Amino acid sequence: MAHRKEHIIVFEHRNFRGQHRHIFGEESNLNHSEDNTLNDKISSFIVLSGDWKLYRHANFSTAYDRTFAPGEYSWVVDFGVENDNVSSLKAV
Ligand SMILES: [Ca+2]
Ligand SMILES: [Ca+2]
Repeated sequence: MAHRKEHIIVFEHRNFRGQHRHIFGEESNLNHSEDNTLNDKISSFIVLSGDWKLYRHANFSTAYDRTFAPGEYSWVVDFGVENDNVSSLKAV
């Protein structure tokens, strides 16, 4: 498998609590039948590498305005993202 440098960790609750997932490059559907644990649940995230866009719906539909550079985002609402609403995301 080729190394993919873009890396984000998304969390169920604010302040990096609750369940989490590592995502590399992109996730087109957090509501996938194999793992829907964090669909419409993300409340905080950490961008480890890459610049990321977050979307309200699956398949990169209806983006949030902001692009997120590496850093810690402890409460999505502080960064213009609705709580418990992200359904897809990708590095841009
Ligand atoms: Ca949540
Ligand atoms: Ca959603």
